[in-house]
Amino acid sequence: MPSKKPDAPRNSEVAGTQTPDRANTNAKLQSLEDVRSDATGQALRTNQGVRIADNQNTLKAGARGPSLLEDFIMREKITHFDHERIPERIVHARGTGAHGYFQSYGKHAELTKAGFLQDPEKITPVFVRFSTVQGPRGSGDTVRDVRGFAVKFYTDEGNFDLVGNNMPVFFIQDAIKFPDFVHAVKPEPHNEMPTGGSAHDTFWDFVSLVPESAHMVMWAMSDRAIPRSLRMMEGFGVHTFRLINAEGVASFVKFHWKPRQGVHSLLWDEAQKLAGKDTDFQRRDLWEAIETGDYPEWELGVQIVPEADEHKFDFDLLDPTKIIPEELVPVTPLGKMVLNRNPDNFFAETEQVAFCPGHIVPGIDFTNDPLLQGRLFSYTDTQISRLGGPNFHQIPINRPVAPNHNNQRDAMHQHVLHKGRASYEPNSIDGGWPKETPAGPEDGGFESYQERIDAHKIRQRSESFGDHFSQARLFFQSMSETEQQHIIKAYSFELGKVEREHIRAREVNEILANIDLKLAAAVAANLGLPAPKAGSVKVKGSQLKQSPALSQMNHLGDVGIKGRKIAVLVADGVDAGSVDHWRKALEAHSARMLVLGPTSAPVKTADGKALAVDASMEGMPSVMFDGVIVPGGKKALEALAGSGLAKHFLLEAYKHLKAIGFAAEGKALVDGLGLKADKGLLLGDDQKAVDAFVKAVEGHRVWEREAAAEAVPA
Ligand code: HDD
Repeated sequence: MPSKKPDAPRNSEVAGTQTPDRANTNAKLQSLEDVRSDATGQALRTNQGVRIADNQNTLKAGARGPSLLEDFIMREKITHFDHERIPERIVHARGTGAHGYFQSYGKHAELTKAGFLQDPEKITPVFVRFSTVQGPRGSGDTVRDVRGFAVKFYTDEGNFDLVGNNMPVFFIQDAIKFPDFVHAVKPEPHNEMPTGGSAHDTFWDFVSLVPESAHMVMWAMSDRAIPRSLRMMEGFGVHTFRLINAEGVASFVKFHWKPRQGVHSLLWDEAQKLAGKDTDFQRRDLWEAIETGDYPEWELGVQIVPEADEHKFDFDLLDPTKIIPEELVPVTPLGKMVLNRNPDNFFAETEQVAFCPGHIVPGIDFTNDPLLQGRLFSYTDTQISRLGGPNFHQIPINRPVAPNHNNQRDAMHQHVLHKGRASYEPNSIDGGWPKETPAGPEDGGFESYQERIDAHKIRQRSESFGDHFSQARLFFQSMSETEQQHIIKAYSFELGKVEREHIRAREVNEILANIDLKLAAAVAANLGLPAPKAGSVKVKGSQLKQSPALSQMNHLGDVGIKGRKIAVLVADGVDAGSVDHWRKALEAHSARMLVLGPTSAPVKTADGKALAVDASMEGMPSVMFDGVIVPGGKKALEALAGSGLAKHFLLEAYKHLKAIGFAAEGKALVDGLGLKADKGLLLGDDQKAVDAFVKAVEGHRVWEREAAAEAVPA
């Protein structure tokens, strides 16, 4: 877990400081400030600056007559409106963003010369966009899907984009297959269904025919694909990259983001319900956390492989369908990222941000991973139609804090007034400027890593990319029993939606049977397919039997229940002292407590006072919370026992294995619901009960309850 490192100032503090190290952060904040439009106290005007007297009525020939073409005010307004939408991203269309900063833990000069990784005093501004892959811009947040985890570092040597996912591998090995994969996973072309998910024929048709996808599909069927919160996801650069030091020595690295909030997921039933109850569940969660000062933090780390060890593993480092197990190469922490500011405008920032894995800075370089190589082309290319031309780097959110003078000119939406007559190099008219910077440690011009290549030009996949099942098996066998059951259920659910039986059978017999026979047999049984035979592929197996780092159960984080959402159910007659007691207890752990009533109206406490509620139990159902408290007050407890809404809330929270704390007098309510006390269902509000409740929320779910919860309808 994250080591203790000096605390960095928040962006707001940064803005006020004057030290040279912070100049770039200030510059980034200032560059956004310069384009911010605040209309407070301003007259309504046209785009040409003319003040508008009437914004209610079109210019007409008579009060009941036709509208006049001459009405430039109406025409300008409607024309602009008609063009407000831009094409959504081909993939990762649904997303949400946040600003923050990155701070290095120290000088990592032996590893890289990248400036932002040299100095713990340096604050590098970042913008992060999280996303789902399959669905359109308006799709639900909680679908089963990979999550994008893209970070733009505005370093003083240029922008560095780490465009990763919350899973460390990918579906395909070569970029030329990306359009095929995306066409297969996207909604089907004839009826544009389903929105947001992979439970349909074309996806399973493709992946069951493409065994290299086996490992990534395993991740997609695991709980990683339904994160509890964007704050609670790991991030991965996926490909092997290179870091290069000032002496030109390169190391292979895999990038990792480790969330201090732990790695936690929704249950599938919750994810499905949330898709209806709150389509924006995850963007709201991130937004509210930042607004309330619960700034999420990740530690950036790398797995480092010296060049000499390139061929030491039983897989190819260039193959993006493989991880380096953390037990073989541990993650070395480099620094931390804190997200501490919400965007001012979704479109201007989150929608217009343009990431590209090809945006790197001196000290970082690519490898020959054929998926990465294709990505280097695709991202800039796609912005040309999405953002309307090659000047998208001039959009404020994309502008580097480093200067970017060159001889690229004109094109759509040019915002820069280039001075001078020479837009070519070399020139003698403008003094030869702008000039190249020599490569090397003193000067710092970018120089590509000088890799020796001696090869035939050929369309061929390396044989070292041929083992598709060993790591898929390692993943399944590293899961806890609970996680394995979730994976079995996910395959069964998704394949159950596949109409064509030959596709289901192929996935079971030709993919799953090669990964793990227990998995294949369980899925086959759920689908009513004959029991599969052992797979036909000779799988060599992994260097390791298990990799504990792959199980989420081993990533509980180190911030306790900070930022977790706890519902407190109240009704008329509630004991105000009991509510206060829990408020203090939860505040002490920096959890977020929300009081829920039968309606949104205040309730009357036992001593006759009004107690404001934050929402009704219907408005904020149990699926939105991490734990529930039922405070004391005889009348209130009776009212809850007689309320279908409250009973459903509690049974559902129980079924979803959440911590529930009842005041001691709530015993009758617990009995009436037919529930039994366990590690997370607690009676009493003494310190022991408070501690047990906090511990249960910290553990995220009361897994021991799973069997008992099966029987509860909700
Ligand atoms: Fe990609 C967007 C991550 C393979 C082509 N990709 C996109 C985003 C993320 C990723 C996080 C959203 C960025 C944002 O928030 O704006 N993509 C990945 C990862 C991959 C990957 C981790 C494999 C390791 N992608 C990949 C390939 C190609 C693309 C192989 C094409 C050859 N990806 C794109 C794109 C997108 C994109 C079409 C759509 C919108 C955009 O780029 O800006 O160019």
